[in-house]
Amino acid sequence: MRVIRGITHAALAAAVTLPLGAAAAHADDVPGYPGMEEYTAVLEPVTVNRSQASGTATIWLDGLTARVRITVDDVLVDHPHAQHIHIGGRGECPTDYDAGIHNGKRALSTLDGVDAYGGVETSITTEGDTSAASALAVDRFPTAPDGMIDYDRTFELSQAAADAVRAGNAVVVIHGIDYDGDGTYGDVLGASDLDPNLPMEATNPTACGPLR
Ligand SMILES: [Cu+2]
Repeated sequence: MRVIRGITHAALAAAVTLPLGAAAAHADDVPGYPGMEEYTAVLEPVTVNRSQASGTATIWLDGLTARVRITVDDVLVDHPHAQHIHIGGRGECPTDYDAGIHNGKRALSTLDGVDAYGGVETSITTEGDTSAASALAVDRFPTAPDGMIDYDRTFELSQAAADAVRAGNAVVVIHGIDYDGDGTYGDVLGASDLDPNLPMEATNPTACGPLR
């Protein structure tokens, strides 16, 4: 009986520890792991903003825990790129027809696209807070050395964000453009419609993709 109990205990311990260990190992070295739902957004350039940025965003979701992996090519080098999950719109990316006239030039501001993708629900920051309150936390977004974003972080989504992702109503938007090609965020389009202290180039969408 003691032997049987011993075996039972060992088996029980293995049953408890092995899945956790396996999950932790997977989380470190491969994207996602069994039991996580996977959603992907193909990020396409917002061409009316003279962007050629493109890439992929993948979210592995388990309850509210999200591993968010984003790769983007061809964004303005060495400048912060705000990136968000937008919800509450049509769950789509805007088209060039949604663009407005800003400082006399045709471009798509963040607000021009709101009907399509909705408002910011999640700020995909490099550290700290990920709520809408960090939407323009420019010191906590990727800065694209070599013009590329390579982002990988696991954090908790809000219930609203998780619900929207699962409902097909969440859109990943990467911001920050170089409309006039001068290598920096300048005043060519005037001030941002999100924050008058920022140039509009710093906040206009550069790439966008609905999570599916
Ligand atoms: Cu955004």
